[in-house]
Amino acid sequence: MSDLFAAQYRETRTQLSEQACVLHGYALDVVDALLTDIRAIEASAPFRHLVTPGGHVMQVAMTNAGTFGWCSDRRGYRYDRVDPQTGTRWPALPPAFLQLAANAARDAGFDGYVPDACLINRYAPGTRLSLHQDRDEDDRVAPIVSVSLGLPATFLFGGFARADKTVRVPLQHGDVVVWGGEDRMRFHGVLPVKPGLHEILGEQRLNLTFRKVK
Ligand code: MD3
Ligand code: FE
Repeated sequence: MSDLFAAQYRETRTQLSEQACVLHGYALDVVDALLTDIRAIEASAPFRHLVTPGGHVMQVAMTNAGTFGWCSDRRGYRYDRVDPQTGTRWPALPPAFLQLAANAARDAGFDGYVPDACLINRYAPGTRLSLHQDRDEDDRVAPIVSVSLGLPATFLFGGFARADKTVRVPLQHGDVVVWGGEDRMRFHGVLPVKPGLHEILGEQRLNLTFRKVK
């Protein structure tokens, strides 16, 4: 990528709808700090493949940081203060995470964003995330902020019913998606990640999603 292209891409914004947008390259300046923090988080709360209430093992590997962590098992989906695998609290949200989430939310029109949870998703090549809504949070209006790192992916941006038409949104390393308000409850998913080798992250894609649970 030429420096000129990189500089211009970084300032681009794609408005997906009224209150959903992609801030291209928004996290590029802080990637090193994020990756250092992720390594510390996974040292105490390792990535794991959760089981759905239906008994399927999720393709995406997950861990959490923050007051609340998203969990799934045969009993259902929920947020818990404690990592069921270790019996201890989830690692705290690092300052670099909170700063990035608040800045991105502000630039997308949501002032004063203070998330209390960050779900960290890890995708190997071939991994997908099927169409779903994020509906386990008490706050259904506060934005969700998503940070993409590593291999590129194609997001499916849907409507408010599962069967609604979806739009494909390509996402690259460093892109940040913010969606709140009326767009908070849209169906969304990720197509299977194509095989590849990212210069920093190798054969994987990481995604941070910040949420306000309580
Ligand atoms: C919102 N994660 O963890 S976030 C999740 O890339 C989750 O790991 C995905 O969905 C991931 O719950 C996607 C970014 C995103 C993409 C498309 C959307 C959010 C969206 C479309 C509508 C609303
Ligand atoms: Fe989601």
